[in-house]
Amino acid sequence: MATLQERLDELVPKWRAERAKLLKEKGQKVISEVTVAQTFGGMRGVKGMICDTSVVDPNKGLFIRDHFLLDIMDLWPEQTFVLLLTGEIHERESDLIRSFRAEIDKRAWLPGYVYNVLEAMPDDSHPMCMLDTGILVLQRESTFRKMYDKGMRKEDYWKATLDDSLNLLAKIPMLAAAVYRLRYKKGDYIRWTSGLDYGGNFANMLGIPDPHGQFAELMRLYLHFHCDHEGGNVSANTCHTVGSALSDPYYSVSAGLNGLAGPLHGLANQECLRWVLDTIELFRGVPNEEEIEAYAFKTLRSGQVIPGYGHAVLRVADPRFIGFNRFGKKYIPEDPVFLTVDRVFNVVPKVLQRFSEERVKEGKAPIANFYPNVDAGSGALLYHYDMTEFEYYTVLFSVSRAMGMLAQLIWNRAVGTAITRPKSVSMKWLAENVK
Ligand code: HAX
Repeated sequence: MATLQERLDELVPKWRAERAKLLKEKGQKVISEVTVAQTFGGMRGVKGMICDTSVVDPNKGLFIRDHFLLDIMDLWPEQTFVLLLTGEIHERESDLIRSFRAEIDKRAWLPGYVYNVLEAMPDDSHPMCMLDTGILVLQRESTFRKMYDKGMRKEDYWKATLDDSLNLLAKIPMLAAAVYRLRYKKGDYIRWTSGLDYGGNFANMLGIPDPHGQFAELMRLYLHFHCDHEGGNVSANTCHTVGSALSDPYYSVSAGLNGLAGPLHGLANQECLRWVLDTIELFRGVPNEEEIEAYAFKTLRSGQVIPGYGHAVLRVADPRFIGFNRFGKKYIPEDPVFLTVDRVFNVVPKVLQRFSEERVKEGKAPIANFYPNVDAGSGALLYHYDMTEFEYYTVLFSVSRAMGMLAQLIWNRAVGTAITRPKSVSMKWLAENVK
C-alpha cells in the first residue's frame, strides 16, 4: 500500500532539484521592491518568501496548489492535507488516504499530563490559550527534537517533521474537543473513534447532537476551507519564522496559533457573530437593510472595524464566504442569524465604500477591500447547530489551519529554506538615506 511517507520520498528529490535549478538560473533576479510606506505597512505586497502549498489571487481567492477552492469544495480534510503537501488529489477511499487515516488512528491519543494541565487552568481561560498551551506541553513528545539531539542529518529533517506533524494532526482535534468539553462543562471527554473520518471524528468528539450528520458535514467543510492561505499571513508566517530556527513543530504551530488568536486575524470570527447578534438584539429580530446600514455606520463612526470585512490581500468576496453561504442556503435558509449575515452582505460593502470615500476626503487611507472575508459567515452556521460559544470559534479555525502550517513546515524542511532574518531599518536611517 502506498503511504504518504513513500510518496514524499519520491517527491522531495524533485522539489530539491527544482529549487536548485531556480536558484542557478534566476537566483539574482529581482522580484520585488520595497517602499518606505511598506516598512510601516506590515510589508504588504512585498514578495520575500516562498510557499508552494497555496496561493491567494487578489481577484479570485484561495487556490490550494493549483485548484480553485470552490472547484474542490467536496474534499475531506484528510484529502486536503495530502493535497497541500503533495499537490495531488487522492480519492477518499484510495490506498494512500486509507493508509493516512490508519496512521492518524494510531496516533490519536493524548497523554494524561495534557488533561492535567488543561484542568489546572482558570475556568475563564480563553479557549485559544488552552489550545495553544496544550500543544506546547505536548512538545516533550517531539520526534524532531529527539532526533536532532541525536545528530540527525539535515537531509532528514523533513522526515522527523513529518512524524511530528502526523502526531499533531491526530492530537490537535482531540485537544480542541477536550478544551470545548472542559471549558464549557459539557461532560466527559469523548475519545477518537478508529475508522471514522477526520472531520466526522472531530464533530463526534465535540459532542454536538447531530441526528442528520449535518454538523459533521459542516466540520469537514470548515476544516477544508480554513486550512491554508499562503505563507505571509500572521499565523503561517509566525509558524514559519519560529520553525526556521529549527524549533520543532509543537513550538512552531503553537506560536502560529497565538497569532491566529488576534482580533484582526482568526479571532475576527467570534467578533463577527457578536456583531450580527447585536444587530438582531437591537432591532428585535432580523434587521432590514436600512437598520443594518445605520448600525454599520455607527460601528465605523465609533472608530471600530466591521469584523469579517476587508482583507490584506483579497479584493473580492472571499470564496470561503461564498462556500459557507452555499451551505447555509442548502441546509438552513430560514435561520434568522444566517438571514442576517446574508443581508449584511448586501449592505456592508456599499457602506464601507461610502465610508472609505469619507476617509479619503479627510486625508486617510482608503479601505482596500469592501467585501466579506472567511470570518463573516461561518459563525452563523455554527450557531445554528447549537455551538453558541463564540469564543471557541477560533479553536475550530486552528484545528484546520494547523494542516497548512504543518504542510508548510514539512515542505520548507524538505526543500531547505534558511532561517528567517529580514533586515530592519531605523527611522533615522530612513530619514538620512532615502533620497
Ligand atoms: N472596517 C473598518 N475599517 C476597515 C475595515 C473594516 N472591515 N477594513 C479595513 N479598514 C480600514 C483599516 O483599519 C485601515 O484604517 P487605518 O488606516 O485608519 O488604520 C484602512 O481601512 C486601510 O486598511 P486596508 O488596507 O483596507 O486593510 P489592511 O490590509 O490594513 O487590513 C484587515 C486588513 C483584515 C486587518 C482589515 O480589513 C480589518 O481590520 N478587517 C476587520 C477584521 C477582520 O475581519 N479580520 C479578519 C481577516 C481575515 C483573516 O485573517 N482571518 O483570519
